[in-house]
Amino acid sequence: MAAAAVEEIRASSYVGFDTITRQIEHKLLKRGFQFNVIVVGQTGLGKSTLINTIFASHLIDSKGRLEHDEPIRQTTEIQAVSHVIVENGVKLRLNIVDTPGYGDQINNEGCWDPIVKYIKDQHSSYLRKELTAQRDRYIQDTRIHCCLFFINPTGHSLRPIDVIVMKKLSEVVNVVPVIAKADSLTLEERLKFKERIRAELVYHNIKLYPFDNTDDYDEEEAQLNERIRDIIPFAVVGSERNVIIDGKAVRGRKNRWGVINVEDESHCEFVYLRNFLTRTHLQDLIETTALIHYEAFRSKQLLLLKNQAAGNPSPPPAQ
Ligand SMILES: Nc1nc2c(ncn2[C@@H]2O[C@H](COP(=O)(O)OP(=O)(O)O)[C@@H](O)[C@H]2O)c(=O)[nH]1
Ligand SMILES: [Mg+2]
Repeated sequence: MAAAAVEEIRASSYVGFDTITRQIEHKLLKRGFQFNVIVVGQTGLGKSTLINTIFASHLIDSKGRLEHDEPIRQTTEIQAVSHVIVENGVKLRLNIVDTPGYGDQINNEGCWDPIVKYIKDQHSSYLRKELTAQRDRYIQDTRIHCCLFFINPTGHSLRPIDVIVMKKLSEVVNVVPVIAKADSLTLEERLKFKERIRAELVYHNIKLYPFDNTDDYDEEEAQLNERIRDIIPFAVVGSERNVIIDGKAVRGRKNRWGVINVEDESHCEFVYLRNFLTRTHLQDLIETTALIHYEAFRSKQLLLLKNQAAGNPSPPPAQ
């Protein structure tokens, strides 16, 4: 057959579905992405500071704390603050949910309840919207995709209350533990502390993100997750100020041992955490929330509704 004829057939049999990736990309770019993070931990562990350090330059036009000399607001209730970040034409809607320091009281019984309730409420409102007959094509997503859990840098072990709260949270959300204010520990102390924490997590059977459900990950992703598991808990330092190192202004802190460059990987694991959250695991955190945490909530609720409809009211779900 003449080459021209072959071309003709090719041209006419070309359906064009290979443009689907471009179609999807176009649609996603137009809509933008929604990422919701909650921060949990004692008051004063540097939660607000770290969030502002991660997204620093991007929060300028938003309602976050911008100037480091602005008085530090102590959070007394669960508050969500929204930011819109645009990078190379990609729009990320970021919701940061700040929680009042938990475990600050003498009696900490049930101090995790409001946080767990907040997370479940978001699932519940998503489900309600999903079940509405004329549901929107696109449902505003307020489900929490990641919970940054701040650990006190004692260098010893987790507090019993941390163990309880991490366990409760890990049942409803992707929990990512961080050792706060890591500059107060030496490198050796940090390593020992990390190992200790990992051992405690295993001992208490607390399963944290990334989960090892090998079916869902290809080899490359599985290896990346393995590396992440070796780093977690991220030992981080946050700062809203610049310090001068070698004549250059960098995000950092001065302490009695010297100057810490927050972005220097030999000083702390801030960069690892930022890459993990924004570059390597953003999409997977969102997906895991939908496929694992939300799905578990959804099927439980639907079963409940079904039983109610069949006239066998079951007891309300345990909180
Ligand atoms: N040494 C040290 N201090 C920090 C760090 N991050 C925050 N701080 C300081 O700790 C105090 C409490 O920080 P803040 O972010 O308000 O804590 P939050 O109550 O957990 O939100 C502030 O004075 C911060 O400057 C850190 O990584 N290292
Ligand atoms: Mg705060």
